[in-house]
Formats: sequence, structure tokens, C-alpha cells
Amino acid sequence: MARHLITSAIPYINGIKHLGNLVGSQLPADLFARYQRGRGHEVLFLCSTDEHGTPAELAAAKAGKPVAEYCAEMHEVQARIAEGFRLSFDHFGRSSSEENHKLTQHFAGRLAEAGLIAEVNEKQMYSHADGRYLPDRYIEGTCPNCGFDSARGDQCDNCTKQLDPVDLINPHSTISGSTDLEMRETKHLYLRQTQLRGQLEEWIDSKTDWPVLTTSIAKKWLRDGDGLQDRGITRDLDWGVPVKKGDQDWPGMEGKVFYVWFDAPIEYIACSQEWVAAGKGSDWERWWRTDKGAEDVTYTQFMGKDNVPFHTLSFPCTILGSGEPWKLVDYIKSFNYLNYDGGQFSTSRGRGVFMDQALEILPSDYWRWWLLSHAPESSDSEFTWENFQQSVNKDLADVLGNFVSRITKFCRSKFGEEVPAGGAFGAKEAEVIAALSERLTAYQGFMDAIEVRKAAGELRAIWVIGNEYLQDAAPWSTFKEDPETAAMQVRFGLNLIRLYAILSAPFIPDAAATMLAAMKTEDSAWPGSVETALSALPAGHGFEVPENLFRKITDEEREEWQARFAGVRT
Ligand code: B3M
Ligand code: ZN
Repeated sequence: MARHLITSAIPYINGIKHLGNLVGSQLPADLFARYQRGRGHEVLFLCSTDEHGTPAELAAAKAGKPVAEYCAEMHEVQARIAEGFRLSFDHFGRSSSEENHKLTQHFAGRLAEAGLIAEVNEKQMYSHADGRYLPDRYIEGTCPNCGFDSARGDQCDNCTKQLDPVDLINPHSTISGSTDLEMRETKHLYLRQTQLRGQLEEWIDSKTDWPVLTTSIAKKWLRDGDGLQDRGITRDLDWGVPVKKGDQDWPGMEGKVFYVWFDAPIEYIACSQEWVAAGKGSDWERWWRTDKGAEDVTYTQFMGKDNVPFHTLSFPCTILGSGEPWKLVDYIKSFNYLNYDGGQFSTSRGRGVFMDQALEILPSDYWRWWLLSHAPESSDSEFTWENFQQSVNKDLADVLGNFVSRITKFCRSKFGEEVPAGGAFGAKEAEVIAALSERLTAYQGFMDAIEVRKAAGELRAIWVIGNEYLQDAAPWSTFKEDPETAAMQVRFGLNLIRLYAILSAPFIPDAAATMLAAMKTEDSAWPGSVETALSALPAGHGFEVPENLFRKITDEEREEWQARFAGVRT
């Protein structure tokens, strides 16, 4: 039994995420976690809310609430929605937890002892209109790297370059819009990432199996000149992890907090401590400390491409620089962007479908299937209502749903609600078993490699094989001449339903559960071989006809939704 540690990038606390955010990290991470559990492996799947930094402060101010209260509420909101999408986190933590405060301060202390932190007196943007220093996101301006005119103080959304606010050309305050900014002297801590260049380079070079998207971004920032710079890890904010060296005060740093991107990845580890504190687990170190049992753990991270530099450079610097035996990531699965109906999803303009709205319209399986089968892996992909309607109606309703309904209803009407006895699998069934075996091997291969779209394609093909068999065998015709053969065909079909439930569960867990329940079995063990799996339900085993698994999306609905989500969220 292998052990899989799986983390999804932790979503910012400021508001409900859209489907593009979902498909870029949490959802594929859940797919992988469910698959590995299904294969019988031990999994620890973690996610949290990312609660510090200016996005949280800005959103709380907009909501007119104290930031701690705002974060506590929004954490609950995000947790409920995650449940709605059946995201099977072992724990959904909070980066503002006590555990993360302590661990972040611990790492800073270790890095300081290792001589990897510099105290720098620097000038920082002070806004007269706002009466405060303006860190990262409170400042926007033109990117010095690509010329994009709305680059934020911490990163350019256009070219993904990590920035410092002072790098921006023509900066202005995002609070007041004021350009009346002054550089004032203030002290900050810098992580001396450049000291770790050699170690980082060696580590990244050893990752020959990573997706091109991940390594190309990592190598770009590591090698192309100025990507790997010493990096400011403190900010002048009230909300965040107070700057301390372990549990000691840090002279000269009073009133400052760590930069959100310093503490956010540390939350991956802290989340496992929260998991233990919540009574759900007993030993977090065997997942994270290579001196305490984590040497045989496979650690996989999921994230959108804009998060890659922080996970291939910054966070590994924290880990490596600590000099302690922490588990480093083994595989980083990153995603391109999902666009929405001819443009981009926009949180500020309410363009596109947000996670809460999606669940108001249709159950989570419909979204999970479309999103995963169209995951933006090799390039950006686009959500359109036409495509969504087509996928749901065809793959889910016509192929899978129809198969399940036809077999179970036919059996009930001719043989009753028990797997019928009689006949033996013949040449046609052997052909189906051979075809399914080949597809199953491919499916597992793509799931192991986290090739999400290709895996979805194999699963669809597996469903189609069943439908074609049914069409071809046509037990409703066979029955008239040869009821015994018809019984065998139906028995074959009912066993296929159970097999489909098991194989489909990572993608569409609710429908899979309905199928298993209808087959009145709790045996959901991953098939060793297709052949044995297809005799799991013996003659005489009871079943029931399930509710329709999927309904079709009508043209009227499609048009209504298209208009409703075109912009300006209400
Ligand atoms: N919260 C950015 C994002 O949600 C950031 C990820 C942190 S992962 C440690 O895309
Ligand atoms: Zn740029």
C-alpha cells in the first residue's frame, strides 16, 4: 500500500471561487485523492483557506466587518461549498490557525539561524491620502517585465512575474486611487533565496517527470536572469502572522507580519497539525518528516499556473533553508486557465459561474464531469453553455444514465429485481471483457499520471462499450427466442453497472454511490481484472431500479443560464 500526501492550492478567503479556480486545483486534487483511495492506498488530502494579506483585509473592509470575523464566516461558507462539490478533504484548515502561526514563526527562526534572512532598511510606498504604507496588492501599476498596465504589487497576472511594489511603473493606491505616494524608510526581512540557487537548481533538474507547464515556469524564473531574487517576506499590515523568531520577539520588527505567500504554503503542513487537533488523525509527522516515516510518502501538489513560482522556488527555499528533514513535493500538477464563454471569468465583474451558483442550478456531478473532462491541461480551455449541455446530455444522460436505466428496467420487467440465473458468458462477452481490459489499463495509466482529460476520455469509452454491447446483444429481442441467453446478457449488464460505479467514482461520486446502492452492494473494491469484476454480482443477488441518474439540459435552460451569468453578479 502506497501513501499519498495530496494538497490543493489554498483558495483566498476573499469571496466565493469560480469554476475556473475550482478546476485549477481543488477538483483535480480531489479526483486524484479519490482515485488513490479507490485503489486501496493511504491518502492524506489537505486544503485550507488562505486568510492573510491584503485580499482578506480589502474584502473584510468592503463587507464592513472585522477581518477575523469575516475570515471565520467565509471559511464556513467555503467549507459548505466544498462539501457541495464533494471535495473529500481529510481536513479543510485555516492559514490563520494557531498551528500555522507557530510553524511560520518556527521556519523564520530556523532560516535566521541558518543566515538566510537579511534585515533590510528599505524605502516603501507610503500613501498620504490613505495614511498608511501600501503593501503589495494595495498598489497597481505597469509591469516592468511585460508592460501590462494592471500588474499588482506582488505579481503580474499577465506574465506571472513575481514583483515587489517598488518595481511597478506609474504606481497608484488601489484604496484611494491616489498617486500621491512617497517612499519612506522602514525595515523588512528578506529571504536570501539566491543563496539556495544551486540546491534549487539541482532539485528541479532531478524532476524529469514533471509536466512541461510546471518545469518551464520553474526554469524560466530560476535561470532567466532575475527570477530568483532575495525576497521580502514581511509586510506592514495588522492582519497576519506576527514576525517572530521561533517564540522570540524580533527586535525592530514590532507590528509587522509575515507576507501572505510566506505563511500560505507552510499551512500545508500546519493543516495536518489542525487535522490532528481536530481529532481526525493521530500522527502528522509521518506525512511530513522524512526522519519520522515520511520517506515513503509520495507528495503531489495541485495548482493553477500562476502559483507555480511560489511552489517551485519560494516554498522549497523555506523548506531547504530550514535544514530540517521536511518532505519536499514529489510532483507538481499545474493547470492553465479556464475561460468563460468568449472571455475570462471575472470575480470583480461577476462574469461566469461561481461555485455556489453552480450548485443552485445542477448537482455537483454534472459540473465535475464537464470540468474534469475539459481540464485546461495542455492549453487554456473554455466553458461554453453549448458544450456543457452537449457533454451532460450525451456522456452522462445518453450514454451512462441510459445504460443503467435500460438494463435495470428491462431486468425488473422480465426477471424481477434479482440478478437472473442461466446461460454462460460467450464470445460477445469475451470481446467486451477484452476491450474493457485494455481501456481499464489505459484509464489507470492516465489516472496514475494525472492526465485528467485523457483519463476522462477512457472512462467515457468504457461507458460507451457497455452501451454498444447492450445495443448489439439486445436482450429484449433475444428474450423472445432464448430467455436463458437474455438472462445472461442482463446479468452481464448488471455487473457492468457495478464496475462502472467503481471506476467512475473519482469523477462523479454521487452517481457512483447511487449505482452501487441500486446494485445493493458495498463491495466497491477496485477491480483486479475486468473478468472477475463482472461476476461479482451472482445470480439471485437483489437490486433495484435507481432514480434517473442524470437529466438532460434543455435549450431553454441553456439560454436562460447564458444570459444570467454574462456579468454583474447580484
Ligand atoms: N491563495 C492563490 C490562489 O488562490 C493562493 C494560493 C496559495 S497556495 C499556498 O490562487
Ligand atoms: Zn508582466
